[in-house]
Amino acid sequence: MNPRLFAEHELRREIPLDDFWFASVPGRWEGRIPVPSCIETIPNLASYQGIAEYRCPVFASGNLLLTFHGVSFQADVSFDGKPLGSHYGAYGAFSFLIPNVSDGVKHEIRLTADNTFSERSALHVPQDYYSYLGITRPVTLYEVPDVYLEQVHFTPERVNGVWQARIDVVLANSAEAAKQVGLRVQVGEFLLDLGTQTANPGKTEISGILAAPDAHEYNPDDPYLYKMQAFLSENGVDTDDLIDRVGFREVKVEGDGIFMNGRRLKLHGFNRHEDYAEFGCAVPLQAMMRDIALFRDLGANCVRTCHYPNDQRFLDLCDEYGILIWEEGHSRGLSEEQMRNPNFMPQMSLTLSEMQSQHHNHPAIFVWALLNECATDTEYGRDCCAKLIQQIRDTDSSRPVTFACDKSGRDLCLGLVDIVSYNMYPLWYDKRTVAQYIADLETWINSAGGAGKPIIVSETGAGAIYGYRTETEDKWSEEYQVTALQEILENIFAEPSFTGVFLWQFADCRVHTSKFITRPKTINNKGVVDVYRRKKLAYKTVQALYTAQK
Ligand code: ADA
Repeated sequence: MNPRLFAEHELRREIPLDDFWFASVPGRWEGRIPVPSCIETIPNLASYQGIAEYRCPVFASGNLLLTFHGVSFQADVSFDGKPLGSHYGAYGAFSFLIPNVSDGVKHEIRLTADNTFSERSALHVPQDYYSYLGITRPVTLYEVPDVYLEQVHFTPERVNGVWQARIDVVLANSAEAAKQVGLRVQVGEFLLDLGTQTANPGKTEISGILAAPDAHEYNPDDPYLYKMQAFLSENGVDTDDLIDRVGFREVKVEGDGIFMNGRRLKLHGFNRHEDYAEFGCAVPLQAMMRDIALFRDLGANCVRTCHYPNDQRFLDLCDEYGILIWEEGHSRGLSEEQMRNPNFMPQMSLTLSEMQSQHHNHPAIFVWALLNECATDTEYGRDCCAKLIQQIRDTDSSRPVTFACDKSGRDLCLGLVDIVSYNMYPLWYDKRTVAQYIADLETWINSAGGAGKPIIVSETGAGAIYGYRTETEDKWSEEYQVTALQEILENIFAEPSFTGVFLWQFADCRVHTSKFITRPKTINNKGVVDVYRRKKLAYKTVQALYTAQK
């Protein structure tokens, strides 16, 4: 299955893997299963937590690069019985290079996935969303030469009004000796010829500036994408390539505004979990496309990938339709005690570095985020937050950084970020009027290191159980949600210092009952559509308000 919406290679050979793997849940079930999918879709395993074992035959030879685009949430992989390695976290891709695989023999990949919560796991904990089990994103296998293209990053910038882009390439060389290779990068009609380079054993980083004087800009209302193709050659013959799609746009924070190509952004969109009643988190392309269509119908112009990096196919769709993305490293609601788990910093650092290295080129991503509602109100939490923000900025300084805060009056981290973001729930968890809530919030932000910065309402919302209708507008009724969202959004749009709002949430999502026992139907019901994407009454309310913002 293609992990992207376009071919990533025209030269490099992709070896099709069976899309229907053999799997077993020890003692409970065995059979064939589509890859990607969630084990929870198997009858009687809807709430199973434990391990699932997968295997897949492979007929291929040479140097094989095996890439899993997402396994939830602990993976151990072997090839022909020999361990290749492990990976933690459902939301990052990981690869293994298997050198010199012999020809004419049937080989076998085995993978064990585990979604058991334990001290080993600092980020996947019982949450207000579900940590599913299985190979939940595509898997690809490539035949690569000794020297191959591992990564090509495109960072556009306008210098004296003229477009150019910094190109950062990582080459991998699995041989023991250095090799001379030719390297060039084509972006539409623009070419950067990096000449002959030495690829040392291991990794080699090479950078250059691509001149693109008349580049067609990428803007939300004209999301113009270029095909970028990097080529490697040896002795004048092309040996490897890597394709991505890129856009010429700059994101800048100036005063209390966020600007894309000089135009001030006004954001109105949704938080969206990767979750769908029939598919769990392994949302098929057709269903992703349906979500995009609903976003467009609702008049939304942005999405927050709460609370983890998303499937690249969804990001590709956002790039194509000009839906701006707040992309977030995996973490939600962790207390200081949870952040003191010795695995927290390494796992957090991993989720951020995977997100930034794998998703760097998406033009629609306008901000990197981390640590939703974590212990950013303690000295220890602030120290972690500062280190992680430094990591994000060291990796990519072309986008601003934010985190979603909920600790008004005590948070210590507003001074660390470029954009202040706040999760606010008047008319749901808080008894103040919306206007009073906003006034109090702004006073505090100004006194807590956020003065003069852009402010985003990263969450706001109210619950409604699909089909629960009452004339008395009781909480949980669709009528209550209509009234609450109308009032909240009108107040937010009337507040000039807010750059935008991500409504909580687009669609209802499944939650872990062990922690969220107060959620009716074990679902977070604050969606404007339900888990099947059936529209609630508030759909039209939000649609009218969002459409009027254009
Ligand atoms: C929080 C949190 C979300 C969700 C929401 C809610 O702010 O960030 O993940 O739990 O509240 O529905 O209460």
